[in-house]
Amino acid sequence: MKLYSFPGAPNPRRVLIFAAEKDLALEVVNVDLPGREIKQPEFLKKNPSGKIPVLELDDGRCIAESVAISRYLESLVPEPNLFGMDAYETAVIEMQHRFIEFELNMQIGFAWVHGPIVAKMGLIEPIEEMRRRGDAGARSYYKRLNRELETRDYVAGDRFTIADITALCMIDFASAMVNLKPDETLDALWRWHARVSERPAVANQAGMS
Ligand SMILES: N[C@@H](CCC(=O)N[C@@H](CS)C(=O)NCC(=O)O)C(=O)O
Repeated sequence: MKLYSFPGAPNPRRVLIFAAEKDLALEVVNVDLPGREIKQPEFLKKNPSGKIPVLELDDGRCIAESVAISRYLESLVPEPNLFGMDAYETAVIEMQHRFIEFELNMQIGFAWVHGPIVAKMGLIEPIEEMRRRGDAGARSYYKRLNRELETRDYVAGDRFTIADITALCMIDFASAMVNLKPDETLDALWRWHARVSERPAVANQAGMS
């Protein structure tokens, strides 16, 4: 199976970590992201959203969206389980994962899209108020996550799951590229960050720096 990716990009990194946790080898195909290869008709046939990651199966069928791809991989290789073992745990992981996707990723996305790096690409007219709101929203979520991680070791409970992968990839991206590194005083968040980062599957799939 091929994974269309770009070195260090946060969403492909989510899938690469997920696959590595399952010891599943994917053939990585790096796209020309700056050259906008993913907006060309040939790539849009693989993912009409024009984004990476995309998983291409050996028969040419494609799956986009990191969670959809991860669910596919979990079905192929159920262990170690990363989406939940029973009805309650599965629901809690889904709940925490959705909090992160809607309340953290989206805020980081606003701060990124309306920030200086994307502005230099000249693709959209940045709106400073959107950048500021994204920044404030992400920082507020960091504080909430820190409070929650004072009571448990992982984002969705007492073990590593897909929710940790998503949170880590987005926080690393925000720290490196969006000037949104969590405050040093958020001790529980940083302890969790160290705990998760030292996992071989995570350490071997570096983010952007
Ligand atoms: N919801 C998607 C987000 C994918 C996404 O935004 N990917 C980024 C790279 S990390 C991308 O392709 N950006 C290029 C663009 O949006 O034009 C997922 O989870 O896979």
